[in-house]
Amino acid sequence: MSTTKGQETKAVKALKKISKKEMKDTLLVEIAWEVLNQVGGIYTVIRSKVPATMPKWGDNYCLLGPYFKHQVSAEFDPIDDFSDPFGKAVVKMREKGFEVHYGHWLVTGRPKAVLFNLGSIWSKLGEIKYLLWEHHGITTPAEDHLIDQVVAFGECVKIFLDELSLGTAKKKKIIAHFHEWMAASCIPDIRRQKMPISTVFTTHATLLGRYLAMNSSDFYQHLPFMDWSKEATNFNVEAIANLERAAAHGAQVFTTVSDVTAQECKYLLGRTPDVILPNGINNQRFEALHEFQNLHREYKEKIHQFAMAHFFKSYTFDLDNTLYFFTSGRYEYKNKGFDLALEALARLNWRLKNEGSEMTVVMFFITKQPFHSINPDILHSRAVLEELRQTTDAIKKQVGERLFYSAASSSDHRLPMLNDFVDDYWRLRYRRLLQSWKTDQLPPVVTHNLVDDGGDDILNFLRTSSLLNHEDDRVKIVYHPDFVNSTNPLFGMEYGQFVRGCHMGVFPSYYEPWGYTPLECIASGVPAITSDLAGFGDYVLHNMKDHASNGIYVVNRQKRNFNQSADQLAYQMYKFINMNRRERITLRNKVESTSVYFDWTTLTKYYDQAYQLALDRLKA
Ligand code: G6P
Ligand code: 1S3
Repeated sequence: MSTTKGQETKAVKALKKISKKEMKDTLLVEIAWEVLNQVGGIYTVIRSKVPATMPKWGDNYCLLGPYFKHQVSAEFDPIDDFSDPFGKAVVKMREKGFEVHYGHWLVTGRPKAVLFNLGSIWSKLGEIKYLLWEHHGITTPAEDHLIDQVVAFGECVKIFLDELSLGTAKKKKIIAHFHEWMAASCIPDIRRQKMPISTVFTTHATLLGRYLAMNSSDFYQHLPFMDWSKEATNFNVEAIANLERAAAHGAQVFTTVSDVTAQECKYLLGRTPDVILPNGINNQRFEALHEFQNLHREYKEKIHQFAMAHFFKSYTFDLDNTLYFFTSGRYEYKNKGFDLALEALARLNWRLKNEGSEMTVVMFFITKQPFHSINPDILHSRAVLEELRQTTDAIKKQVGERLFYSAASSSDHRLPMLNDFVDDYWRLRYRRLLQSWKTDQLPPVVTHNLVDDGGDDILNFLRTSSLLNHEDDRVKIVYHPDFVNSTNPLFGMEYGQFVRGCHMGVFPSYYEPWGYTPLECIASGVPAITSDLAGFGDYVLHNMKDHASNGIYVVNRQKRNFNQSADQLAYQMYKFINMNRRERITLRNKVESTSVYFDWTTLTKYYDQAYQLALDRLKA
């Protein structure tokens, strides 16, 4: 696949950023379904960007989102001063009978947010959908709750923007920035009604691209020849495909998050994005300064506890020569590159075994699949290990106290028999625990009882390749089909802590418009592998020459076949395994220091270009 990189980079460079003066005279409204409503990656984009956006836009900035009572209560602080332009538009809408909430989103930066209760407009849904068809030729199904919500939200946004523009009449310009089709159903009408609003639409993926990548082999080779309309019918997603297309064509400025996704937009939406808006992070959230190496040691210790409980019942290995790798994300076996990671791990295992390597790699797959319960044997192992710890602690204490007494009262200088200091009770308990601890069975590769154990792609790969945690395997697998958080009994830590405790993140995605997971690793000082089909990987390839020596590895999937990419990935992991501790520590320092390149304070410059372009195009 060839990217439009050269051409787009030139276009971006030629663009002017919106000036401070222009910002003062402009209201910026950012609209997303995920404002105060976490569903996926767009929430992270909006929320993490706020601290870099607020210092620039301040009171001229406001977010719009849907109102879901249960989500809002903890994160929303209502405002009772309605004197600014956003407040005035809220009052106007309330006068018309809409339930509209105005407040501060309680995240770093405290941006203003307006939230619409979609129930207020539900009775008009039939009419709104009819007009969508009459004016824009978009047919929406009679009963599709998601599309109904999206259309209702779009109408509320349009009414709000209309009130906002009437209220500020000529005093201020307005930029409305829509994220993803779910927020953007009103863009065509804003254009049709010639509202004085500059519109920017950012798509964070394309609907058809995601479906096609999942279902067709050679998606990228076939992309230029695909018939979007036929494919939309095939997948029965015509309404959404039409909404997405209409937003892309209707906005003054069309953008996406990476050059990789820009290709999809060109062929599947029929418009090449004007500007690429790479996703950034809020570095301050991750910053641990000189502490981050200590945090790695601390959380790795916790992962060691897990590994002992999981494996040591069956056999042991040297934890000092053990590395923890992980991958994580939604369960999209091919799109997230789980298939490639598994193939590469099988090859790596073969190589390490052949070489008689002393290293052990434990690879975690952290994802979400339906399960009945945690495997009771694993819970039991943890409980026994915990009891063993309490017992050894009690023995240690008893021996310590008695030895001290004996030493103080002794007349000879010889060390007494320490065994004699242990009560029969503790000896028996110790022996019984060890008896119940050991087993002949192999450590399980999956931590939970899956609903569809027989049909699970990860498990099926492990079975066919016999990567089943045999004692002589140098690569061990732990498939955890649930996300990690502190209430989770197996790890007992937050996801961010788990990441810090690992040695490397492995994310060789096949379809990934951007991909935050490797970026989160880097910000935590953990080396990561991405792919050139992921927006992030592609960005790194084109913008950071020395990425590999800084601990960001990119698997080439654009120009290599599956087999070649698997070899490359296995080799990248192999090289990492052969580093010594000192080299790993140095690499972690380098990785961590590169994260500044991805901070929003740097990357919002692309947004500033899109905003200036939107203003220019409205004038033209
Ligand atoms: C951090 C700690 C060191 C520790 C090291 C382990 O750098 O500050 O005290 O030795 O991690 O590194 P490793 O890559 O072996 O987990
Ligand atoms: C999308 O979310 P996803 O995980 O469905 O948007 C994210 C934010 O732009 C992006 O990082 C991700 O690659 C996309 O796929």
